[in-house]
Order: sequence, then structure tokens, then C-alpha cells
Amino acid sequence: MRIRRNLIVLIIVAMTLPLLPVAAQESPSEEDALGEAPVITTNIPGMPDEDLAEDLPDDSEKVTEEAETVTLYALIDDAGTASTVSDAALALEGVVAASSTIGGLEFTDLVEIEVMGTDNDLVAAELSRELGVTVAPGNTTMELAGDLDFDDLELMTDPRQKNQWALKNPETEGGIGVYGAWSRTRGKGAVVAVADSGLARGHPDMEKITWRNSDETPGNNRDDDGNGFVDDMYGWDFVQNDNRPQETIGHGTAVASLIAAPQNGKGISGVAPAAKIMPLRVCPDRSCSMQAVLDATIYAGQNGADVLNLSLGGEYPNNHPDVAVIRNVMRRVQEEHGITIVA
Ligand SMILES: [Ca+2]
Ligand SMILES: [Ca+2]
Ligand SMILES: [Ca+2]
Ligand SMILES: [Ca+2]
Repeated sequence: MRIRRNLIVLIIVAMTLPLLPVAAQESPSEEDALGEAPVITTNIPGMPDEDLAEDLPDDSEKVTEEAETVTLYALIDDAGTASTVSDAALALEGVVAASSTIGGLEFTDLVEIEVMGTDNDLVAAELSRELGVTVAPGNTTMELAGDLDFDDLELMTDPRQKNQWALKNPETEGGIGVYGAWSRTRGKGAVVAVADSGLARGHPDMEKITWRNSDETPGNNRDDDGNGFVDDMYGWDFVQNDNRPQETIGHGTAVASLIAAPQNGKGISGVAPAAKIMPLRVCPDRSCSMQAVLDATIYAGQNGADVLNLSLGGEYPNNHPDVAVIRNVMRRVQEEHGITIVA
């Protein structure tokens, strides 16, 4: 399992290198952690217009809700324990909730604080002043990475897999040499969560590769597996907060196809053509909220993904506290669930 996972990771890393991925493999040193801000930008191939249209939400489905509260994060160090900070936060006006349990995971270095939107600056200032903790605004956004042209992928077929130079021999053709890896594994049994713009499940190369939550019963309006998500048969939409992570711009579907498009005589071949994709929608357009990315990261870990792919990026000051929050959450999910995060 470890070997296979590492193999897949290598492959995916190689495939997404040109896409300028973000960052969260193994625990980097503190210096690296703060020194290398994530660079998030993506591009992906598209799918046929008709598939896209079919999967597009109608206007009424657009997210219109105004957030009444905002989420801040206190970064805990020597300044105090998580529970001291939670208690202090709860005593402040405008604070609705404060906890070091996030998505069911206990954190020792992070407290999530929900604040009425009008009071967030005041609360942040007060916490820093009284407790000396760093308060992260939690409002960072990332962007989809890369310049993939979906039409290019559409032109390729399995027989034309020979045109996929990136899969070929590194010495002679500059690729990642995936054919050698395929003699050992094509990713069967591995689940790769793709936190992106969704997945067009009706696309000919996508229909059979979607991960299925076997612990959930579809369509009964109940959370049968008790994971906190109702009827999440095929991943989750963290933008609309529903169980339909439909594609809206094509990026997520293109990323998924680079990872796991099956060898079926249609479309292209992914680097791990026997793996399954867990679609997690975090980007309604090219911009992706940090909150959605963190929620999706926790979901991927808790629901058995072996790998989480984030073809996202962004540029922030090296010491931006939100970067520390993102890193802490990803590290914690890795520790808890052993998932490999590629960004
Ligand atoms: Ca569920
Ligand atoms: Ca159900
Ligand atoms: Ca949706
Ligand atoms: Ca194919």
C-alpha cells in the first residue's frame, strides 16, 4: 500500500509540476513552512460543452447566502493553551463559537473562532492584545492552477496515448516514465481526492472512475454513515454545501483525467488509470476559499482517500498567518489519517 501510494504520488507530482501546484507533502521545517508561501494557480482541460451544460447548476442554485459570521483562527504557541484561548474568545462580545476541535479533529495549535462579521476585527485585536496569540483572518483565497486546454485533451484517444509525451521515458522524451510503473500498479484500489472545481461525471472518461461512498445510502436524506454529510455518495460540494460536486468550469474534470482517466479506448489515459477519484468541489470559479479547501482536506482524510490533490495556488506574504493555519490543518489530517497531500 505504501509503495503503491508513493508511486502514485510521484506520478501525480510529476504530472502536476507544470501546473505550479501548492505545497503540503511532508512536514516542512518551520523555516520552510513560513518561508514558502503557497503559489496557487491552475489550468485544466475542458470537457464538451454539452456535458458541461448538463452539469451546470441553474441560476437558482447559485450560492447567494450572505455569511453572517466569519471564521478566525488563533495560532497557539507559548502564549497559552488551546482551552485558555477558547474560553477567552467565548467571553468576548460577538464570538459565537470557539473550539480546538475542527472537523472532529483535536488541535493543540489551533482554535477556530466563529465571530459575527461586524465584530471580527475587534475580536482579533482583543485576542492578540490580551493573550498575545496570532489571529489568522481565515479569508485567504487560492486560485486554480495551470493553463490546460480542455480541447487538447478531447482530441486524444487511448490509441493516441502515444501522443501523451508526459507519460513517456524521461531520458528520451522528457516524461515521467510511467510505463515502467504500470507494470507494477495502475493505481487499482487507490482513492485520489481532487479538491477542485468539481467533476463532470457524465464525461466518457469519468463515468466509471468516481469513488463511491459504500457506507452511505443514496437519496434517503439521511447521513447513514454519520460522517456529517447527508447522502454523500460521490464526494461533496463545499461551495454549495450539497452532495452534488458538479463541474462548472472544467478544471477539476481535466485534473481528474490527468490523474485517473481509464484506459477504455476513449479520451486519454491518466497516470493512475485504475484509481478512483473522490470529487470535492471547492472552487465555484477560478477562485477557491481557504475554508472550503480546509473542509475538503478534512473530508478527504476522514473518508478514506489515499491521496489529496490540490492543483491550486496563491501568493501570500511569507509569514501570513492563514498560511500557517492551512499548513497546521494539513499536517494534522496527515498525522491522523495517513493521507498524502499533493499540492
Ligand atoms: Ca454521510
Ligand atoms: Ca443517505
Ligand atoms: Ca452542488
Ligand atoms: Ca481513456
